Amino acid sequence: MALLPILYYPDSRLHTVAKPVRQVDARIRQLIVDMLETMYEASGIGLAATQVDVHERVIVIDESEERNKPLVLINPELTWSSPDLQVSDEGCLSVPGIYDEVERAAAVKVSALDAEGHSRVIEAEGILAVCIQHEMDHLLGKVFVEYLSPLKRNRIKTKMLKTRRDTERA
Ligand code: K1U
Ligand code: ZN
Repeated sequence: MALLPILYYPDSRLHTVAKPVRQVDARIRQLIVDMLETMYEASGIGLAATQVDVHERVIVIDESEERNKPLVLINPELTWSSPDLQVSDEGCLSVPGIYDEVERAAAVKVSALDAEGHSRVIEAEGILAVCIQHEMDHLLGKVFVEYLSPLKRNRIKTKMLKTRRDTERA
């Protein structure tokens, strides 16, 4: 097992579009183990491979209170999203300390492969639907701050760059 370094906004690599996984093999299974460890250690409820600089369509999620119900989505495809929307507070391990409201579909259906390479259909609502949409955006190179106003986004970018400079100097 290994903790993977997480890319921080505004790192341009976060805007890379991920490629489909060709084969769920030992390399992908190891990536999943490492991503789950990284997500749990960072106290996140989700993580996309893009955030650890791997540009393949892999997502891990665990929104259970006990932190013992991992969900693995490989090559996820959105097959349905509800016309009704919900606004919720989002955070991102690539934009630490920043939380803001984003409007998304209230419910989604997604088809994906699981960690064994078996096809699965996931029907989600509430925080799971939010998290799935947030992580699928990462695979398309989109970070949640792109839903915010240019003013807010620029303030966040400036704050993140200052934090990076201060960390490098320390
Ligand atoms: O993709 C990520 O960076 C993980 C992200 C997932 C996420 C959380 C909340 C809404 C949408 C997507 C996080 O885990 S952020 C940290 C976190 O645990 C959290 C933040 C706000 C609400 C609930 C959880
Ligand atoms: Zn995120």
